[in-house]
Amino acid sequence: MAILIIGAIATLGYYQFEVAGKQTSTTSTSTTPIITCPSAQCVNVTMPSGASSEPSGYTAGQKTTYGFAPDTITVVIGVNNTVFFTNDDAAPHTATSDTAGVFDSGTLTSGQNYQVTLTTPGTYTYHCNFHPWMQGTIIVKAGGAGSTTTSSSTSAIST
Ligand SMILES: [Cu+2]
Repeated sequence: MAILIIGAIATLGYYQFEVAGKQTSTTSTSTTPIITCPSAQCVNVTMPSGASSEPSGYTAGQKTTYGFAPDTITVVIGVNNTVFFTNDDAAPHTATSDTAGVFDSGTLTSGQNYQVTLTTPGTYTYHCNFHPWMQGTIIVKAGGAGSTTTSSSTSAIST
């Protein structure tokens, strides 16, 4: 009996990992599930396990550095300006720009991912629609020669 239950759980886990992947993008409509960042031109951000739990002391409206890892990233256009979000938590989450319409992952269930390519320099703050204590920041810097397309540059990120 115990073996049957374990087998069922493993099967469910396999389904979720292999089949239920979600990919959306501002520049692509590929439906191929991608579990990890697909190229060197992206930066991984995760919703870590436990992010759905409200941190002690949190008050509504408070600015936090909680819920996305890393909390703040800096990317360079043409180098690594695709941000790849993965929900590593058990609960559903979103990555939603504070400024409406810039980007919104929609609901990501456990194991699902979402990528967005940001092509305008600036500071983008975002949050989870379900858990307001989950907040993050993406700083987008201009690439060399003002490039807004992908390139073969091997420059390191300057911080
Ligand atoms: Cu959330």
